[in-house]
Amino acid sequence: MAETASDFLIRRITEWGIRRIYGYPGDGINGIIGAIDRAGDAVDYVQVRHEEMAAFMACAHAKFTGEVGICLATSGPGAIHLLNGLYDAKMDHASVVAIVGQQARAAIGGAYQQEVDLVSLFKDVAHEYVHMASSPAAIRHLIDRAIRIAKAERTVTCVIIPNDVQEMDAVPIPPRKHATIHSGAGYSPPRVVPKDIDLRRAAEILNAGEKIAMLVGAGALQATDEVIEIAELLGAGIAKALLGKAVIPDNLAFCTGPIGLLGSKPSWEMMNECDTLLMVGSSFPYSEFLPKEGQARGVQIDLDPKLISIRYPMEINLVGDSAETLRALIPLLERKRDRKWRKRIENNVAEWWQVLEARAMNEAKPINPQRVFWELSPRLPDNCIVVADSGSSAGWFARDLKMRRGMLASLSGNLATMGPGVPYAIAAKFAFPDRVVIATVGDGAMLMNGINELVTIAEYWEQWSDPRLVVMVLANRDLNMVTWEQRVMAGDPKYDASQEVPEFGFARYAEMIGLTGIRVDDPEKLGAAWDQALSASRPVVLEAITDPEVPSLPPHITFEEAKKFTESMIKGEPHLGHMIKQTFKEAVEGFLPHKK
Ligand SMILES: Cc1ncc(C[n+]2csc(CCOP(=O)(O)OP(=O)(O)O)c2C)c(N)n1
Ligand SMILES: [Mg+2]
Repeated sequence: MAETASDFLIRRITEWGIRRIYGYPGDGINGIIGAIDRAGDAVDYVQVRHEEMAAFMACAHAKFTGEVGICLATSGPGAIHLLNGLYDAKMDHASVVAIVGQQARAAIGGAYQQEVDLVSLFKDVAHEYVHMASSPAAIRHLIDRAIRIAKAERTVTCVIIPNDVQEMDAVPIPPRKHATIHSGAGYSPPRVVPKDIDLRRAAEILNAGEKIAMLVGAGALQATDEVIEIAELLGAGIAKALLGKAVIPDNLAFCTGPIGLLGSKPSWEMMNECDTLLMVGSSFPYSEFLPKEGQARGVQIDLDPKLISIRYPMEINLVGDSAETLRALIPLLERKRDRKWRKRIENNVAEWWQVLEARAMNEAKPINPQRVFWELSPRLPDNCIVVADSGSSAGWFARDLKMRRGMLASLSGNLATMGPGVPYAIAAKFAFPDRVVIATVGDGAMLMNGINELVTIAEYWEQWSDPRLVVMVLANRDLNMVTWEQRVMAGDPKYDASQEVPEFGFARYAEMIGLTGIRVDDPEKLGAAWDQALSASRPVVLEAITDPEVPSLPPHITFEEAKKFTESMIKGEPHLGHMIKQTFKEAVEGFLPHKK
């Protein structure tokens, strides 16, 4: 049989070094699915339960490996399902190519079955590159450009292929004549370093500062050594945006941890008191958690000129690769002799860890969710990969989990969508089958899609050289993060009809589909439960019955928020007594001097 356009498409993808496709079939892509089958071992096809999950997995693949992730969906409904996962990738700058089918060329525009205007549909999420193949000769340059642009721009691109084109004979080499395109494969990122004069001006600012705060994000993940070295030289503290959780280990004495509503008190204090801000690879959105305008002189390093000086008016913007730029800065910096500022940060950090421990050990009904993370920290296996879903788990992940060097971590940072927890974990396992993967997910997110994707785990886990994947479910019977937002920010009491989540036996369900299920409702048994889960011989669902009345308090509670909070209590809160007690305990832990 002659090579079809689809066979050529798959061959070209593999020539780019791509080995895995996450997808779901439909008659809009039968030609492509057939080609994947014929390609044999050259490419791995992973069947998911929903196209959005394929997009999440492609996104996580890109985030964890730095390679391009590929997802595949059929025309119409399948293509539409991809969208949320693609936005997650776009907003977190993950390189993803979506390949989608379309009705046959002759039918397009005919109000045909499953016909959706896909170029328009993807025009926002894949605006850097979305095109439809009008002939087999277009496949080569469309896929070459889609992959190269996704890689180079760290974004989402999309190739739409009508089903009749998929089945036509391939045109690997277009004829040499007018109006043909002759593309090549391959991309190697350039070395991007700022000009010397800008480096010197940045160094002047950093040398002049006496109280320097650093904020690092996902763009600094490849610059761990440089970030630490600069902080040492400058006597600075380092705060981490959510996506930058793995940039530096949490046990560094001058790592102030997370920032923002899910942040820490030492980060809040450092930002409020610093005289100089050095931001590396982060577009952390909330300016109210950065220094007040005019308070600090700012230096920002980012590879993407579109992302500089948008959260704080920086004095110097260094457009460049974070590791390269920091390395170029190091020889220009003077070591700060006065270490008082650093000492203060270290004291704040040490005290904060004691606050967190005390909060985690507070009694709750039945389990305090912070304790679940507190018990996990010392048990995290070397080189493990941790993912969090959106919800209260993201906050405890950011605050309580002590990541060490060599580990990876991610979540939906900018879109902050519910649902990526389990699919990210699956993609992490496919990319690194020998590493332990841990997902922390709320019961709401599990019921949104997680339980479906557990079936995918049940289907594939035996392929992984190390079968350990733990999905920890915070079973609090609540859409907790939003319940707290409604209380603290809107001043509304909990509206049960909207916020309560139905009961579901997550551990029993896991057992039913052939995984291991562990249910724990006693805080004293948490440690043993984690030990069992992390040494199991198959993937585990660890269902922790946790208390929804444990507040995820912002690092500072503003007067305004406190007022709204009190209003919500006065308006009538169904679980008032217990909730006030928990909140009170938390707040008190923030003030007590903790002596070991
Ligand atoms: C797709 C989507 N829908 C709604 C939201 C708003 N939202 C953010 S967190 C959250 C609650 C999550 O509940 P759950 O998964 O049970 O986690 P919990 O906060 O209870 O630990 C909601 C509804 C969102 N971020 N994404
Ligand atoms: Mg919940």
